[in-house]
Amino acid sequence: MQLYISPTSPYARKAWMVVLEKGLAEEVEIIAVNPWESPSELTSKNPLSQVPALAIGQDQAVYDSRVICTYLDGLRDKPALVPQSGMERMAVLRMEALADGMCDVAVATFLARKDNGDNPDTPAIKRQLGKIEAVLKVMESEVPLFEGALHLGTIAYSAALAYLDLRYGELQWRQQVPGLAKWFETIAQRPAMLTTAPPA
Ligand SMILES: N[C@@H](CCC(=O)N[C@@H](CS)C(=O)NCC(=O)O)C(=O)O
Repeated sequence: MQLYISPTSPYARKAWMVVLEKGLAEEVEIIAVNPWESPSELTSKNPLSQVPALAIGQDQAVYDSRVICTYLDGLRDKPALVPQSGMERMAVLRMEALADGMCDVAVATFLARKDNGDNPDTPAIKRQLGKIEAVLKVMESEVPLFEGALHLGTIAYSAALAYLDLRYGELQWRQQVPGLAKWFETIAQRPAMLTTAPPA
């Protein structure tokens, strides 16, 4: 299998972390591409030219990150990153949806701010930044529920928070949510987080 990533994509980082946490590093080759240039090696796998995309065998490909992560989790029983069924499964997938939703806002807002030149923070952009802060508060309130756990929900939270570090340093998110920051300090030391860090 080949996993197409870009080093700065939080969605790709989540999928790559799943590869590593599942012990699939030997079976999945990581290929870095620039999705914004629509390279044919990516568009032939995903017509949306988005990373991550996972090529399986000669002529099968899977996207987006949620589908890829669920697929990878199913390849091996242990460690189980997504519970099999019921409320536990829903809770983990809901965490992934929240983290991905924050990334959707953060990625789109990062691009919009770049386009806005000297006046980056229009009312519409301020509204989007408010969503990031709202998500952080929800994540903070959930720390007692997920502390110490490793599953797709906590992996997705880690990738999303690391993206804030990459693109939104000025937000100083740790000051707003100290409990979440403390949790992140520990998970950020996992080999899967260290290996997938974007180049400085
Ligand atoms: N919902 C998708 C989002 C993927 C996505 O937006 N990836 C961005 C990089 S962060 C991308 O490849 N953008 C290129 C483009 O949209 O042309 C997923 O979870 O995989």
